Amino acid sequence: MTNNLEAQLLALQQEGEGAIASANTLERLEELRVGYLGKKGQLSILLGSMGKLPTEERPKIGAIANIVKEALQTSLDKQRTALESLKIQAQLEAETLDVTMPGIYRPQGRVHPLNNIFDRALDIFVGMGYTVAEGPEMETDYYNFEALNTPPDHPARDMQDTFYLPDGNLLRTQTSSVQIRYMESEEPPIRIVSPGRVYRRDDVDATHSAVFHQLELLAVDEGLTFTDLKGTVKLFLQAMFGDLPIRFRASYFPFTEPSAEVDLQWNGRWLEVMGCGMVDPNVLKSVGYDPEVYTGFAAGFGIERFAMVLHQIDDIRRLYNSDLRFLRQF
Ligand code: 2NL
Repeated sequence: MTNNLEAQLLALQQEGEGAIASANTLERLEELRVGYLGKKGQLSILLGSMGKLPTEERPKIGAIANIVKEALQTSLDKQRTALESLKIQAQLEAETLDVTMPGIYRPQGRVHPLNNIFDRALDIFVGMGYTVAEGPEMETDYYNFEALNTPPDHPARDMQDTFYLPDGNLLRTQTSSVQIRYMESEEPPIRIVSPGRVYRRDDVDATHSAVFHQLELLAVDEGLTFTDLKGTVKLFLQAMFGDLPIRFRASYFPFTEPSAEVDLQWNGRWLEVMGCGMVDPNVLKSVGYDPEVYTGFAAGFGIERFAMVLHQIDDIRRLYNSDLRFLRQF
């Protein structure tokens, strides 16, 4: 009886140690622990039959049962440690980051030189208190010409210069149309800048394009004079190009009186950079402002010309053909 139980305990130990050593997951190991050492496990079942042993034999069998239990527990612990470290190792391998691998190429975009001029010019005017006003590229004759004191027989209205659409509308030739719209809906004092794309029926060459970009500024208030215009233009050109000599030359635009062109001395040469003038009283009247109360000044310049002067670009077409070898220089 004793021998039988002792043999069963030792057999249980041997079998258990084998099963535990070959368990290959932590879940399987837990099943084995419950099966051998759990409350209703095999060791408990065997010990349940100890009651049938003669009293004097019980201590010896009890001692053997303890040894078996400790041996199984030791095997379980050893196998758990081994399985856990395998698991961590597998995880480390799966999550390995090879810091010596080449990086992923991310193409770097950049601001187009025309947008860069727009951004800089708008920043300067916003800094002086101007508001940015935008409007439609397709316009009526009224906003593009009529309201700007451009009579029907003026050369600028010639079919050669303007793109007329079949419905009688046209593509704006200047952004002044935006300023007329703005004045119609607001009362003085006014300080606005209108950036945008404009259209002219020009033959394309190194210095002309049928589509180009312009920025105009307009101020209307009580008591504005040509001095205010000069000061504003000078401040702007200084911020844009640095402190270079500038001069105002008398000129003519239908929408300003008097009018002037502004030249900048750049590398020893006088370059024409913008046109300007005091808003013609007829323009103020057309938007319902009383020219006896208000005066205004306005100016306009081409963005392409600024970009070409600042970056020494000799052909305007380079600004439109999206050649990255060219654009990457800026
Ligand atoms: C140039 C000259 C100019 C204006 C634009 C303007 C606008 C209104 C009233 C009066 Cl609403 N004038 N704009 C005035 C003078 C010159 O542009 O050479 N642009 C490229």
